[in-house]
Amino acid sequence: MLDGCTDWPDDFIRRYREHGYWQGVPLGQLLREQAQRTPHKEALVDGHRRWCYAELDLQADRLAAGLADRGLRAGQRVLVQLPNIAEFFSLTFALLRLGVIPVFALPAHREHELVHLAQLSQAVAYVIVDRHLGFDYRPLARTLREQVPSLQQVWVVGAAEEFVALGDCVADPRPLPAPGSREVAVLLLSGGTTGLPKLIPRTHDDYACNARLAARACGFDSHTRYLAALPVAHNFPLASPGAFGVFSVGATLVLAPEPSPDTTFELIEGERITHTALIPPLVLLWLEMAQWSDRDLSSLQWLQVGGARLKAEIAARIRPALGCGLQQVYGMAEGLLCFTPLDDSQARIFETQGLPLTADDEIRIVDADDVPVAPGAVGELLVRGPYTIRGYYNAAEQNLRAFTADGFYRSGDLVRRLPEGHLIVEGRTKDVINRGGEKIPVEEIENLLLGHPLIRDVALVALADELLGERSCACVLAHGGPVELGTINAWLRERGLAAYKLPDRLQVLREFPLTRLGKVNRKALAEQVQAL
Ligand code: AMP
Ligand code: DBH
Repeated sequence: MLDGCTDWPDDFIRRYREHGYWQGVPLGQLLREQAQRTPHKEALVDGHRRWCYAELDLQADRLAAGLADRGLRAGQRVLVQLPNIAEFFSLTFALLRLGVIPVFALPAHREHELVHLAQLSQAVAYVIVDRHLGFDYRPLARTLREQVPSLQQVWVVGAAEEFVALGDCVADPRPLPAPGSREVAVLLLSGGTTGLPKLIPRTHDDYACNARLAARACGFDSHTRYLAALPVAHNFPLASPGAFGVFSVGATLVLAPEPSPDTTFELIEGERITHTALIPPLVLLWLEMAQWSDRDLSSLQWLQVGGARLKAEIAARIRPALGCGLQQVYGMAEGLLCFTPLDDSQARIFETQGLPLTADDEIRIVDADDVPVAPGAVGELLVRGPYTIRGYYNAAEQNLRAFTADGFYRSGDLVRRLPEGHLIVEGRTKDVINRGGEKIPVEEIENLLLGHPLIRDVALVALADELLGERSCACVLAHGGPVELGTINAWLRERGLAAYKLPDRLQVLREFPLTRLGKVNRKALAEQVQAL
Protein backbone atom coordinates (compact mmCIF):
# COMPACT_ATOMS: atom_id res chain seq x y z
CA MET A 1 0.00 0.00 0.00
CA LEU A 2 1.00 3.64 -0.55
CA ASP A 3 3.41 5.00 2.10
CA GLY A 4 1.55 6.88 4.81
CA CYS A 5 -1.55 4.65 4.66
CA THR A 6 -2.76 2.10 7.19
CA ASP A 7 -3.59 -1.34 5.83
CA TRP A 8 -6.16 -3.73 7.26
CA PRO A 9 -4.73 -6.61 9.32
CA ASP A 10 -4.24 -9.90 7.45
CA ASP A 11 -7.17 -11.73 9.04
CA PHE A 12 -9.53 -8.92 7.94
CA ILE A 13 -8.10 -8.94 4.43
CA ARG A 14 -8.76 -12.66 4.23
CA ARG A 15 -12.29 -12.28 5.58
CA TYR A 16 -13.26 -9.41 3.27
CA ARG A 17 -12.06 -11.40 0.29
CA GLU A 18 -13.74 -14.62 1.37
CA HIS A 19 -17.05 -12.82 1.97
CA GLY A 20 -16.87 -11.37 -1.53
CA TYR A 21 -16.53 -7.70 -0.57
CA TRP A 22 -13.18 -7.34 -2.23
CA GLN A 23 -13.24 -8.78 -5.69
CA GLY A 24 -9.67 -8.14 -6.80
CA VAL A 25 -10.56 -5.95 -9.78
CA PRO A 26 -9.17 -2.39 -10.04
CA LEU A 27 -11.72 0.35 -10.80
CA GLY A 28 -10.29 1.08 -14.26
CA GLN A 29 -10.82 -2.55 -15.22
CA LEU A 30 -14.46 -2.48 -14.06
CA LEU A 31 -15.15 0.22 -16.64
CA ARG A 32 -13.34 -1.82 -19.29
CA GLU A 33 -15.46 -4.89 -18.56
CA GLN A 34 -18.66 -2.86 -18.70
CA ALA A 35 -17.56 -1.31 -22.01
CA GLN A 36 -17.03 -4.82 -23.36
CA ARG A 37 -20.46 -5.97 -22.18
CA THR A 38 -22.45 -2.93 -23.37
CA PRO A 39 -20.24 -0.78 -25.64
CA HIS A 40 -23.12 1.18 -27.16
CA LYS A 41 -25.07 1.81 -23.98
CA GLU A 42 -25.17 5.49 -22.96
CA ALA A 43 -22.71 5.94 -20.07
CA LEU A 44 -22.82 9.68 -19.48
CA VAL A 45 -24.58 12.81 -20.60
CA ASP A 46 -23.04 16.27 -20.23
CA GLY A 47 -25.13 18.91 -21.99
CA HIS A 48 -25.10 18.03 -25.67
CA ARG A 49 -22.33 15.49 -25.24
CA ARG A 50 -23.37 11.85 -24.96
CA TRP A 51 -20.72 9.19 -24.41
CA CYS A 52 -21.48 5.51 -24.69
CA TYR A 53 -19.43 3.05 -22.60
CA ALA A 54 -17.03 2.38 -25.47
CA GLU A 55 -16.43 6.13 -25.86
CA LEU A 56 -15.78 6.72 -22.16
CA ASP A 57 -13.45 3.71 -22.13
CA LEU A 58 -11.57 5.03 -25.18
CA GLN A 59 -11.31 8.59 -23.83
CA ALA A 60 -9.86 7.20 -20.60
CA ASP A 61 -7.34 5.07 -22.49
CA ARG A 62 -6.24 7.97 -24.69
CA LEU A 63 -5.70 10.20 -21.66
CA ALA A 64 -3.94 7.44 -19.74
CA ALA A 65 -1.45 7.01 -22.60
CA GLY A 66 -0.99 10.76 -23.01
CA LEU A 67 -0.49 11.41 -19.31
CA ALA A 68 1.97 8.54 -19.05
CA ASP A 69 3.91 10.24 -21.89
CA ARG A 70 3.94 13.40 -19.77
CA GLY A 71 5.69 11.54 -17.01
CA LEU A 72 2.89 10.50 -14.67
CA ARG A 73 3.80 7.38 -12.72
CA ALA A 74 1.85 4.96 -10.53
CA GLY A 75 1.59 6.10 -6.92
CA GLN A 76 1.89 9.83 -7.73
CA ARG A 77 -0.95 12.15 -6.71
CA VAL A 78 -2.84 14.60 -8.92
CA LEU A 79 -5.04 17.33 -7.49
CA VAL A 80 -8.31 17.30 -9.45
CA GLN A 81 -10.71 20.23 -9.20
CA LEU A 82 -13.37 19.73 -11.82
CA PRO A 83 -17.09 20.41 -11.81
CA ASN A 84 -19.69 17.99 -13.17
CA ILE A 85 -18.35 17.59 -16.70
CA ALA A 86 -17.55 14.54 -18.83
CA GLU A 87 -13.79 15.09 -18.45
CA PHE A 88 -14.09 14.46 -14.72
CA PHE A 89 -14.67 10.82 -15.63
CA SER A 90 -12.33 10.36 -18.59
CA LEU A 91 -9.56 11.86 -16.43
CA THR A 92 -10.45 9.93 -13.30
CA PHE A 93 -10.50 6.60 -15.12
CA ALA A 94 -7.26 7.50 -16.91
CA LEU A 95 -5.59 8.15 -13.54
CA LEU A 96 -7.11 5.00 -12.03
CA ARG A 97 -5.75 2.94 -14.92
CA LEU A 98 -2.27 4.38 -14.40
CA GLY A 99 -2.42 3.82 -10.64
CA VAL A 100 -2.05 7.59 -10.25
CA ILE A 101 -4.13 8.80 -7.32
CA PRO A 102 -6.63 11.63 -7.81
CA VAL A 103 -7.17 13.97 -4.86
CA PHE A 104 -10.70 15.30 -5.29
CA ALA A 105 -11.07 18.96 -4.35
CA LEU A 106 -14.53 20.52 -4.54
CA PRO A 107 -15.22 23.21 -7.15
CA ALA A 108 -15.95 25.60 -4.24
CA HIS A 109 -12.47 25.24 -2.76
CA ARG A 110 -10.07 28.15 -3.05
CA GLU A 111 -6.42 28.90 -2.36
CA HIS A 112 -6.59 28.24 1.37
CA GLU A 113 -7.94 24.70 0.97
CA LEU A 114 -6.07 23.89 -2.24
CA VAL A 115 -2.61 24.83 -0.95
CA HIS A 116 -3.20 22.61 2.04
CA LEU A 117 -4.40 19.69 -0.11
CA ALA A 118 -1.58 20.03 -2.63
CA GLN A 119 1.06 20.17 0.09
CA LEU A 120 -0.39 17.35 2.13
CA SER A 121 -0.65 15.07 -0.90
CA GLN A 122 2.55 16.34 -2.59
CA ALA A 123 0.55 16.41 -5.80
CA VAL A 124 2.61 16.63 -9.00
CA ALA A 125 -0.16 18.10 -11.14
CA TYR A 126 -3.36 20.13 -10.81
CA VAL A 127 -6.32 19.75 -13.18
CA ILE A 128 -8.93 22.48 -13.60
CA VAL A 129 -11.56 23.75 -16.00
CA ASP A 130 -10.93 27.22 -17.46
CA ARG A 131 -14.17 28.71 -16.10
CA HIS A 132 -17.21 27.36 -14.35
CA LEU A 133 -20.29 29.25 -13.11
CA GLY A 134 -18.51 32.54 -13.72
CA PHE A 135 -15.33 31.65 -11.82
CA ASP A 136 -11.95 31.55 -13.57
CA TYR A 137 -9.75 28.78 -12.13
CA ARG A 138 -6.56 29.77 -13.97
CA PRO A 139 -5.45 32.53 -11.55
CA LEU A 140 -5.90 29.96 -8.80
CA ALA A 141 -3.55 27.64 -10.67
CA ARG A 142 -0.95 30.42 -10.90
CA THR A 143 -1.06 30.99 -7.16
CA LEU A 144 -0.91 27.31 -6.42
CA ARG A 145 2.09 26.77 -8.67
CA GLU A 146 3.96 29.55 -6.89
CA GLN A 147 3.17 28.18 -3.46
CA VAL A 148 3.52 24.44 -3.90
CA PRO A 149 6.85 23.34 -5.42
CA SER A 150 5.74 19.74 -6.02
CA LEU A 151 3.08 20.92 -8.51
CA GLN A 152 4.92 20.78 -11.81
CA GLN A 153 2.06 20.67 -14.27
CA VAL A 154 -1.33 22.25 -14.70
CA TRP A 155 -3.83 20.77 -17.14
CA VAL A 156 -6.87 22.73 -18.17
CA VAL A 157 -10.17 21.63 -19.67
CA GLY A 158 -10.86 24.46 -22.13
CA ALA A 159 -8.66 27.48 -22.81
CA ALA A 160 -5.31 26.72 -21.21
CA GLU A 161 -3.53 30.11 -21.53
CA GLU A 162 0.07 29.48 -20.36
CA PHE A 163 -0.85 25.98 -19.13
CA VAL A 164 -1.45 22.78 -21.11
CA ALA A 165 -4.88 21.85 -22.43
CA LEU A 166 -6.04 18.48 -21.15
CA GLY A 167 -7.28 17.86 -24.68
CA ASP A 168 -3.63 17.92 -25.83
CA CYS A 169 -2.61 15.27 -23.29
CA VAL A 170 -3.83 12.34 -25.34
CA ALA A 171 -2.03 9.60 -27.24
CA ASP A 172 -2.99 6.40 -28.98
CA PRO A 173 -4.12 3.83 -26.44
CA ARG A 174 -1.54 1.24 -25.52
CA PRO A 175 -1.40 -1.51 -22.92
CA LEU A 176 -0.27 -0.12 -19.58
CA PRO A 177 0.47 -2.03 -16.38
CA ALA A 178 -2.64 -1.98 -14.16
CA PRO A 179 -2.39 -1.21 -10.44
CA GLY A 180 -3.17 -3.92 -7.89
CA SER A 181 -6.71 -3.85 -6.51
CA ARG A 182 -5.43 -3.49 -2.93
CA GLU A 183 -3.61 -0.26 -3.82
CA VAL A 184 -4.96 3.17 -2.96
CA ALA A 185 -7.25 4.33 -5.79
CA VAL A 186 -8.37 7.80 -4.69
CA LEU A 187 -7.82 10.31 -1.89
CA LEU A 188 -11.09 11.84 -0.65
CA LEU A 189 -11.42 14.83 1.65
CA SER A 190 -12.64 14.51 5.17
CA GLY A 191 -15.18 17.02 6.44
CA GLY A 192 -12.86 17.12 9.40
CA THR A 193 -13.01 15.94 12.94
CA THR A 194 -10.54 18.54 14.18
CA GLY A 195 -8.23 21.00 12.49
CA LEU A 196 -7.57 21.07 8.76
CA PRO A 197 -9.19 18.58 6.37
CA LYS A 198 -7.46 15.23 6.19
CA LEU A 199 -7.05 12.91 3.23
CA ILE A 200 -8.90 9.61 3.09
CA PRO A 201 -7.18 6.81 1.16
CA ARG A 202 -9.69 4.48 -0.49
CA THR A 203 -8.44 1.35 -2.25
CA HIS A 204 -9.72 -0.04 -5.54
CA ASP A 205 -11.19 -3.05 -3.72
CA ASP A 206 -12.92 -1.11 -0.99
CA TYR A 207 -14.25 1.70 -3.16
CA ALA A 208 -15.59 -0.75 -5.76
CA CYS A 209 -17.34 -2.58 -2.91
CA ASN A 210 -18.73 0.75 -1.64
CA ALA A 211 -20.23 1.63 -5.04
CA ARG A 212 -21.41 -1.85 -6.04
CA LEU A 213 -23.22 -2.63 -2.80
CA ALA A 214 -24.65 0.88 -2.52
CA ALA A 215 -26.04 0.50 -6.06
CA ARG A 216 -27.72 -2.71 -4.99
CA ALA A 217 -29.19 -1.13 -1.84
CA CYS A 218 -30.60 1.70 -3.94
CA GLY A 219 -32.14 -0.54 -6.58
CA PHE A 220 -29.90 0.63 -9.44
CA ASP A 221 -30.04 -1.47 -12.60
CA SER A 222 -29.15 -0.95 -16.26
CA HIS A 223 -32.32 1.15 -16.75
CA THR A 224 -31.34 3.62 -14.02
CA ARG A 225 -30.78 7.22 -15.15
CA TYR A 226 -29.02 8.97 -12.28
CA LEU A 227 -28.75 12.73 -12.11
CA ALA A 228 -25.59 14.04 -10.44
CA ALA A 229 -26.84 17.35 -9.05
CA LEU A 230 -24.28 17.61 -6.23
CA PRO A 231 -20.60 18.02 -7.16
CA VAL A 232 -19.30 14.59 -8.21
CA ALA A 233 -16.00 15.18 -6.41
CA HIS A 234 -17.94 14.38 -3.24
CA ASN A 235 -18.23 10.79 -2.02
CA PHE A 236 -22.05 10.89 -1.97
CA PRO A 237 -22.66 11.51 -5.71
CA LEU A 238 -19.36 9.88 -6.67
CA ALA A 239 -19.75 6.43 -5.16
CA SER A 240 -22.64 6.18 -2.69
CA PRO A 241 -23.87 4.85 -5.13
CA GLY A 242 -23.53 7.87 -7.42
CA ALA A 243 -21.48 7.78 -10.61
CA PHE A 244 -19.42 4.67 -9.79
CA GLY A 245 -22.63 2.90 -8.75
CA VAL A 246 -24.11 3.83 -12.13
CA PHE A 247 -21.08 2.47 -14.03
CA SER A 248 -21.06 -0.71 -11.90
CA VAL A 249 -24.46 -1.71 -13.32
CA GLY A 250 -24.11 -0.29 -16.83
CA ALA A 251 -26.62 2.51 -16.22
CA THR A 252 -26.57 6.16 -17.37
CA LEU A 253 -25.12 9.16 -15.55
CA VAL A 254 -26.51 12.62 -16.33
CA LEU A 255 -24.40 15.56 -15.16
CA ALA A 256 -25.99 18.79 -13.89
CA PRO A 257 -23.69 21.85 -13.77
CA GLU A 258 -25.37 22.98 -10.55
CA PRO A 259 -28.29 21.78 -8.44
CA SER A 260 -30.86 24.58 -8.84
CA PRO A 261 -34.44 23.50 -9.62
CA ASP A 262 -34.31 25.50 -12.88
CA THR A 263 -31.45 23.40 -14.21
CA THR A 264 -32.27 20.05 -12.65
CA PHE A 265 -36.04 19.96 -13.31
CA GLU A 266 -35.36 20.52 -16.98
CA LEU A 267 -32.84 17.66 -16.95
CA ILE A 268 -35.20 15.36 -15.04
CA GLU A 269 -37.88 15.97 -17.65
CA GLY A 270 -35.63 15.89 -20.72
CA GLU A 271 -33.46 12.94 -19.66
CA ARG A 272 -36.18 10.92 -17.89
CA ILE A 273 -34.15 10.77 -14.68
CA THR A 274 -35.04 7.93 -12.28
CA HIS A 275 -32.72 8.58 -9.29
CA THR A 276 -30.89 11.52 -7.79
CA ALA A 277 -29.27 12.63 -4.52
CA LEU A 278 -29.50 15.86 -2.53
CA ILE A 279 -28.53 17.47 0.76
CA PRO A 280 -31.41 18.71 2.98
CA PRO A 281 -31.37 22.45 2.13
CA LEU A 282 -31.71 21.59 -1.57
CA VAL A 283 -34.65 19.33 -0.76
CA LEU A 284 -36.42 22.35 0.72
CA LEU A 285 -35.70 24.41 -2.36
CA TRP A 286 -36.91 21.65 -4.70
CA LEU A 287 -40.10 21.18 -2.66
CA GLU A 288 -40.76 24.90 -2.85
CA MET A 289 -40.12 25.20 -6.59
CA ALA A 290 -41.97 22.02 -7.55
CA GLN A 291 -45.22 23.85 -6.74
CA TRP A 292 -44.49 26.46 -9.41
CA SER A 293 -42.83 24.32 -12.02
CA ASP A 294 -44.69 22.76 -14.93
CA ARG A 295 -41.80 20.39 -15.70
CA ASP A 296 -42.75 16.73 -15.85
CA LEU A 297 -40.94 15.03 -12.96
CA SER A 298 -42.88 11.78 -13.22
CA SER A 299 -39.85 9.68 -14.24
CA LEU A 300 -38.23 10.28 -10.84
CA GLN A 301 -38.55 7.16 -8.68
CA TRP A 302 -36.16 7.76 -5.78
CA LEU A 303 -34.62 10.77 -4.09
CA GLN A 304 -31.65 10.04 -1.84
CA VAL A 305 -31.05 12.55 0.91
CA GLY A 306 -27.99 12.70 3.13
CA GLY A 307 -25.10 14.79 4.39
CA ALA A 308 -27.05 16.27 7.28
CA ARG A 309 -30.09 15.31 9.30
CA LEU A 310 -33.35 15.54 7.36
CA LYS A 311 -36.35 16.61 9.43
CA ALA A 312 -39.21 14.07 9.46
CA GLU A 313 -41.73 16.79 8.48
CA ILE A 314 -39.71 17.59 5.38
CA ALA A 315 -39.30 13.88 4.62
CA ALA A 316 -43.09 13.50 4.59
CA ARG A 317 -43.51 16.24 1.98
CA ILE A 318 -41.29 14.59 -0.64
CA ARG A 319 -43.68 12.11 -2.23
CA PRO A 320 -46.65 14.50 -2.37
CA ALA A 321 -44.55 17.28 -3.95
CA LEU A 322 -42.10 15.39 -6.18
CA GLY A 323 -43.94 12.13 -6.74
CA CYS A 324 -40.95 9.95 -5.79
CA GLY A 325 -39.86 7.83 -2.87
CA LEU A 326 -37.34 8.96 -0.26
CA GLN A 327 -34.22 7.09 0.72
CA GLN A 328 -32.22 8.51 3.61
CA VAL A 329 -28.46 8.14 3.41
CA TYR A 330 -26.08 8.52 6.31
CA GLY A 331 -22.58 8.32 5.00
CA MET A 332 -19.03 9.47 5.41
CA ALA A 333 -16.09 9.68 3.06
CA GLU A 334 -14.18 7.58 5.62
CA GLY A 335 -16.41 4.67 4.68
CA LEU A 336 -19.57 3.52 6.46
CA LEU A 337 -22.79 4.00 4.50
CA CYS A 338 -26.30 3.56 5.85
CA PHE A 339 -29.46 3.52 3.73
CA THR A 340 -33.11 3.19 4.59
CA PRO A 341 -34.29 0.02 2.79
CA LEU A 342 -36.50 0.92 -0.19
CA ASP A 343 -39.36 -1.22 1.16
CA ASP A 344 -39.09 -0.07 4.77
CA SER A 345 -42.08 1.33 6.69
CA GLN A 346 -42.86 4.99 6.19
CA ALA A 347 -42.07 5.75 9.83
CA ARG A 348 -38.56 4.33 9.53
CA ILE A 349 -37.90 6.02 6.21
CA PHE A 350 -38.97 9.38 7.63
CA GLU A 351 -37.38 9.07 11.04
CA THR A 352 -34.18 7.06 10.71
CA GLN A 353 -30.95 7.29 8.76
CA GLY A 354 -31.11 3.65 7.80
CA LEU A 355 -29.15 0.43 8.19
CA PRO A 356 -25.43 -0.16 7.61
CA LEU A 357 -24.77 -1.42 4.09
CA THR A 358 -23.12 -4.74 4.95
CA ALA A 359 -23.23 -7.46 7.59
CA ASP A 360 -19.51 -6.86 8.19
CA ASP A 361 -19.92 -3.20 9.12
CA GLU A 362 -19.13 -3.51 12.82
CA ILE A 363 -20.83 -0.74 14.76
CA ARG A 364 -20.06 0.18 18.35
CA ILE A 365 -21.96 2.92 20.17
CA VAL A 366 -19.92 4.13 23.14
CA ASP A 367 -19.77 6.73 25.90
CA ALA A 368 -16.94 9.18 26.52
CA ASP A 369 -14.85 6.37 28.08
CA ASP A 370 -15.33 4.10 25.05
CA VAL A 371 -17.69 1.87 27.06
CA PRO A 372 -20.68 0.58 25.03
CA VAL A 373 -23.91 2.36 26.01
CA ALA A 374 -27.12 0.50 26.90
CA PRO A 375 -29.18 -0.69 23.89
CA GLY A 376 -31.08 2.26 22.44
CA ALA A 377 -29.04 4.90 24.28
CA VAL A 378 -27.16 7.70 22.53
CA GLY A 379 -23.40 7.40 22.14
CA GLU A 380 -20.59 7.98 19.70
CA LEU A 381 -20.59 5.73 16.65
CA LEU A 382 -17.39 3.77 16.10
CA VAL A 383 -17.10 1.64 13.00
CA ARG A 384 -14.85 -0.72 11.13
CA GLY A 385 -15.62 -2.76 8.06
CA PRO A 386 -14.75 -3.77 4.50
CA TYR A 387 -14.92 -0.23 3.09
CA THR A 388 -14.05 1.89 6.15
CA ILE A 389 -10.48 3.20 6.35
CA ARG A 390 -8.05 2.25 9.12
CA GLY A 391 -6.18 5.56 9.00
CA TYR A 392 -5.96 8.95 7.29
CA TYR A 393 -3.14 9.60 4.82
CA ASN A 394 0.14 10.77 6.36
CA ALA A 395 -1.49 11.56 9.68
CA ALA A 396 0.15 9.25 12.22
CA GLU A 397 -0.50 11.58 15.12
CA GLN A 398 -4.16 12.37 14.31
CA ASN A 399 -4.79 8.67 13.63
CA LEU A 400 -4.06 7.89 17.27
CA ARG A 401 -7.09 10.00 18.17
CA ALA A 402 -9.35 9.25 15.20
CA PHE A 403 -9.08 5.44 15.46
CA THR A 404 -9.22 3.00 18.37
CA ALA A 405 -6.33 0.63 19.03
CA ASP A 406 -8.38 -2.17 17.43
CA GLY A 407 -9.00 -0.20 14.26
CA PHE A 408 -12.44 1.34 14.71
CA TYR A 409 -12.95 4.79 13.16
CA ARG A 410 -14.29 7.34 15.64
CA SER A 411 -16.99 9.04 13.57
CA GLY A 412 -17.58 11.91 15.99
CA ASP A 413 -21.32 11.35 15.42
CA LEU A 414 -23.75 10.77 18.28
CA VAL A 415 -26.26 8.12 17.29
CA ARG A 416 -28.76 5.71 18.76
CA ARG A 417 -29.84 2.36 17.40
CA LEU A 418 -33.39 0.99 17.16
CA PRO A 419 -33.96 -2.69 17.97
CA GLU A 420 -33.84 -3.72 14.31
CA GLY A 421 -30.56 -1.89 13.73
CA HIS A 422 -31.71 1.42 12.23
CA LEU A 423 -29.47 4.30 13.24
CA ILE A 424 -30.64 7.78 14.15
CA VAL A 425 -28.10 10.61 14.11
CA GLU A 426 -28.69 12.70 17.22
CA GLY A 427 -25.71 15.05 17.25
CA ARG A 428 -21.93 14.96 17.26
CA THR A 429 -18.87 15.20 19.44
CA LYS A 430 -16.54 16.51 16.71
CA ASP A 431 -15.65 20.15 16.19
CA VAL A 432 -17.37 20.54 12.85
CA ILE A 433 -20.32 22.68 11.84
CA ASN A 434 -22.66 20.88 9.45
CA ARG A 435 -24.11 23.65 7.32
CA GLY A 436 -26.86 21.74 5.55
CA GLY A 437 -24.44 18.98 4.54
CA GLU A 438 -21.39 21.18 3.92
CA LYS A 439 -18.85 20.61 6.67
CA ILE A 440 -16.97 23.49 8.29
CA PRO A 441 -13.96 22.48 10.40
CA VAL A 442 -14.18 24.88 13.34
CA GLU A 443 -10.51 24.99 14.24
CA GLU A 444 -9.47 25.82 10.68
CA ILE A 445 -11.66 28.94 10.61
CA GLU A 446 -10.75 30.00 14.13
CA ASN A 447 -7.04 29.78 13.32
CA LEU A 448 -7.52 31.94 10.27
CA LEU A 449 -9.54 34.51 12.19
CA LEU A 450 -6.94 34.69 14.96
CA GLY A 451 -4.64 36.16 12.31
CA HIS A 452 -6.90 39.18 11.88
CA PRO A 453 -5.35 42.30 13.49
CA LEU A 454 -8.56 43.33 15.28
CA ILE A 455 -9.40 39.91 16.70
CA ARG A 456 -8.05 38.97 20.12
CA ASP A 457 -9.90 35.69 20.49
CA VAL A 458 -12.57 33.83 18.58
CA ALA A 459 -14.92 30.87 18.91
CA LEU A 460 -16.91 29.64 15.92
CA VAL A 461 -20.21 28.11 17.04
CA ALA A 462 -23.22 26.56 15.31
CA LEU A 463 -26.58 28.28 15.55
CA ALA A 464 -29.85 26.51 14.75
CA ASP A 465 -31.24 27.47 11.34
CA GLU A 466 -34.54 26.61 9.62
CA LEU A 467 -33.07 26.15 6.15
CA LEU A 468 -29.57 24.85 6.80
CA GLY A 469 -30.06 23.03 10.09
CA GLU A 470 -26.99 24.87 11.34
CA ARG A 471 -25.18 28.02 10.38
CA SER A 472 -21.95 29.40 11.68
CA CYS A 473 -21.44 32.34 14.00
CA ALA A 474 -18.02 33.80 14.76
CA CYS A 475 -18.00 34.99 18.38
CA VAL A 476 -15.22 37.49 18.73
CA LEU A 477 -13.29 39.31 21.45
CA ALA A 478 -11.90 42.40 19.73
CA HIS A 479 -8.79 44.53 20.24
CA GLY A 480 -10.68 47.49 18.90
CA GLY A 481 -13.41 48.22 16.47
CA PRO A 482 -15.31 48.14 14.41
CA VAL A 483 -15.31 44.39 13.69
CA GLU A 484 -18.05 43.66 11.17
CA LEU A 485 -19.15 40.57 9.27
CA GLY A 486 -18.76 42.15 5.83
CA THR A 487 -15.17 43.27 6.31
CA ILE A 488 -14.14 40.11 8.13
CA ASN A 489 -15.59 37.94 5.36
CA ALA A 490 -13.92 40.05 2.66
CA TRP A 491 -10.66 39.53 4.56
CA LEU A 492 -11.25 35.76 4.76
CA ARG A 493 -12.06 35.64 1.07
CA GLU A 494 -8.79 37.39 0.27
CA ARG A 495 -7.06 34.59 2.12
CA GLY A 496 -8.70 32.18 -0.28
CA LEU A 497 -11.30 30.53 1.93
CA ALA A 498 -14.15 28.63 0.24
CA ALA A 499 -17.36 30.67 0.40
CA TYR A 500 -19.39 28.04 2.25
CA LYS A 501 -17.01 28.31 5.21
CA LEU A 502 -17.48 32.08 5.67
CA PRO A 503 -19.26 32.85 8.96
CA ASP A 504 -22.97 33.57 8.51
CA ARG A 505 -22.98 35.84 11.52
CA LEU A 506 -20.50 37.70 13.69
CA GLN A 507 -21.01 38.60 17.31
CA VAL A 508 -18.60 40.80 19.23
CA LEU A 509 -18.57 39.99 22.95
CA ARG A 510 -16.73 41.26 26.04
CA GLU A 511 -15.93 37.78 27.29
CA PHE A 512 -16.64 34.11 26.66
CA PRO A 513 -18.43 31.87 29.13
CA LEU A 514 -15.85 29.39 30.45
CA THR A 515 -16.03 25.84 31.72
CA ARG A 516 -14.74 24.97 35.16
CA LEU A 517 -11.49 23.99 33.51
CA GLY A 518 -11.19 27.48 32.04
CA LYS A 519 -11.89 26.48 28.43
CA VAL A 520 -14.45 28.30 26.28
CA ASN A 521 -17.87 26.82 27.03
CA ARG A 522 -19.08 26.49 23.45
CA LYS A 523 -22.49 25.16 24.33
CA ALA A 524 -23.23 28.05 26.70
CA LEU A 525 -21.78 30.49 24.17
CA ALA A 526 -24.02 29.20 21.37
CA GLU A 527 -27.08 29.40 23.62
CA GLN A 528 -26.17 32.92 24.68
CA VAL A 529 -25.69 34.13 21.10
CA GLN A 530 -28.74 32.30 19.76
CA ALA A 531 -30.85 34.18 22.32
CA LEU A 532 -29.52 37.64 21.34
P1 AMP B 1 -17.64 13.86 5.71
O1 AMP B 1 -16.69 13.67 6.86
O2 AMP B 1 -17.51 15.15 5.00
O3 AMP B 1 -17.64 12.71 4.79
O4 AMP B 1 -19.09 13.97 6.35
C1 AMP B 1 -19.67 12.86 7.00
C2 AMP B 1 -20.50 13.34 8.14
O5 AMP B 1 -21.69 13.97 7.64
C3 AMP B 1 -21.00 12.26 9.03
O6 AMP B 1 -20.02 11.84 9.96
C4 AMP B 1 -22.17 12.95 9.70
O7 AMP B 1 -21.71 13.83 10.71
C5 AMP B 1 -22.73 13.80 8.58
N1 AMP B 1 -23.88 13.14 7.91
C6 AMP B 1 -23.84 12.50 6.73
N2 AMP B 1 -25.07 12.04 6.41
C7 AMP B 1 -25.90 12.39 7.42
C8 AMP B 1 -27.30 12.19 7.68
N3 AMP B 1 -28.10 11.55 6.82
N4 AMP B 1 -27.80 12.70 8.84
C9 AMP B 1 -27.00 13.35 9.71
N5 AMP B 1 -25.68 13.56 9.52
C10 AMP B 1 -25.13 13.09 8.39
O1 DBH C 1 -21.85 13.77 4.27
C1 DBH C 1 -21.21 12.89 3.68
O2 DBH C 1 -19.99 12.86 3.63
C2 DBH C 1 -21.99 11.81 2.99
C3 DBH C 1 -23.36 11.81 3.01
C4 DBH C 1 -24.07 10.82 2.36
C5 DBH C 1 -21.31 10.81 2.33
O3 DBH C 1 -19.94 10.80 2.29
C6 DBH C 1 -22.02 9.82 1.67
C7 DBH C 1 -23.42 9.82 1.69
O4 DBH C 1 -21.33 8.87 1.02
